[in-house]
Amino acid sequence: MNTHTNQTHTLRHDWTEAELQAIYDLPLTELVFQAQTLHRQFHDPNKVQQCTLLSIKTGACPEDCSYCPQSAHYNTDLDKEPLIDVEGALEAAKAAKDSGSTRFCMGAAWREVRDGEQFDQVLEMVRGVKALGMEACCTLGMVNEDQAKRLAEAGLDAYNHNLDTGPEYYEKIISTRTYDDRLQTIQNVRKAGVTVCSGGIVGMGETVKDRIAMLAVLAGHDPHPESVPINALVAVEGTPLEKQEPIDPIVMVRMIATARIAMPTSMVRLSAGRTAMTDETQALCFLAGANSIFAGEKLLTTANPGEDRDKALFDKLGLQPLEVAGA
Ligand code: SAM
Ligand code: DTB
Ligand code: SF4
Repeated sequence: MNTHTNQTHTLRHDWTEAELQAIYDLPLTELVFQAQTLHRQFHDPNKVQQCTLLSIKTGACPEDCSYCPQSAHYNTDLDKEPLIDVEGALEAAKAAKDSGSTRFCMGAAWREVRDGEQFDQVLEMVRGVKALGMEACCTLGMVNEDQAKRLAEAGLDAYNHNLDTGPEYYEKIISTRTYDDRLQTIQNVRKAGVTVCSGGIVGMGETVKDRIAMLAVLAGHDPHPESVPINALVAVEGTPLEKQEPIDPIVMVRMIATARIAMPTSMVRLSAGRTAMTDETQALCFLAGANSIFAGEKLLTTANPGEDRDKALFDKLGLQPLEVAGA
């Protein structure tokens, strides 16, 4: 499904910010219609992939990302945990598979991967997740070319590394690394033949221009990131962004639709922030081209709707979980 097979549409990698802004600003009905029309050329409109996240190393992160409860720079009410064992991770993966997830994403609160025993353990987790027949994704901070290659050899399908926001606003959110650091890791991952998962967060006080700038950078990649998560900020007490007002749900819809139009073959993932969203908002996000959610009670450290509410949502909307090859 997620391939470049459609002949009626040529993928573009030269979207300008002005073009994307014009799309983002369309009347909502027109925007959603265009996004849904493209969505149907490349994806089954009634299928939504369920992915499960697991925090394999929690908190005490040296980075100062203003949104993140896991940063050591802020005082949040978080139980820190060193790297969990391989067995524990694989138990969680098995449980995720049994409840309908086809992708398992392991996240570590690291600035970067360091070679050694802990990385070897993560590689073992990747092999284990693959042995279960699931897609395996990791998000471990920065990786170099060699580390990306070793992840690829272990069978990793995707590496998540978000751009989070536009290049200009980035330094207002994070001071311990640069946008270029982020782009470099994405390039290392791509070179190793692992697919790229990269997106961002809305609701951090950014302007529409910052959001569009981020989409322009993402859509400027050739190939596009195969996976584009759009997160609504989960404002966590103790972080510098704790007082941010919740984002207008229509902003999420516009972001998802614009991402869908700019990167029509990619998986657009309605990621963090669903707990605070109504069923109607989520329905609009699916109409706008989102075709994946995170399943389960927890994201990495914060709450997620959980199986019962999502089952009720899927039933009400007539959506089905997406199966993937090998799963
Ligand atoms: N440490 C690694 C890194 O930053 O690349 C991987 C884990 S990090 C928690 C993964 C992503 O989660 C971040 O890039 C950010 O986009 C997202 N995220 C973290 N905290 C969030 C929050 N409070 N609300 C929404 N998204 C958040
Ligand atoms: C992504 O874009 N969102 C996920 C996943 N990729 C790794 C993480 C969301 C984390 C939300 C805050 C938390 O639960 O700690
Ligand atoms: Fe660390 Fe990642 Fe959180 Fe930033 S987003 S503080 S790098 S865990």
